[in-house]
Amino acid sequence: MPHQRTFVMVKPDGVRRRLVGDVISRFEAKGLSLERLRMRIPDEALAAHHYAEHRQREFYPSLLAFITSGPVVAMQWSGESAIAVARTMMGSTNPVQAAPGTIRGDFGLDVQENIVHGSDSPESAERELGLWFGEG
Ligand code: D4T
Repeated sequence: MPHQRTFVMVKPDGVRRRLVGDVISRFEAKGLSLERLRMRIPDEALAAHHYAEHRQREFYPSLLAFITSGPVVAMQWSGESAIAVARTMMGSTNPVQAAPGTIRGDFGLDVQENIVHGSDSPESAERELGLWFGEG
């Protein structure tokens, strides 16, 4: 199993709801390592790059408005199979379907305001880390 790094973000709803500490605690308790952290309000250009793959989807304008609506917490986490581990701990994209014990399963009901984002592949992780932290 590979040692990996991944990009994780607490979205504006997670920050507003004061869930940053809980998200970080869960990943630390699991055994992943926090390597970088940056709080910022994403501008339109950053959000558009981040969600470029969704630009043709009907929910894209609303998604962009949401993700730029307030501060997010961008993080780099590393560890054994960190990409899959982080996504498993987040739960299904739609919190209605997310299992109890996952972040989305425990804290959400809305597919857009689903608290966290995590990279879905090594390629996405490198792209997103570069985008949010300005290097590879
Ligand atoms: P992220 O990228 O936020 O970790 O989400 P996922 O990887 O789990 O899911 P995704 O790429 O399919 O969706 C990206 C982002 O769009 C929001 N969304 C999604 C939305 O607002 N409405 C929708 O109908 C869907 C499917 C939620 C996550």
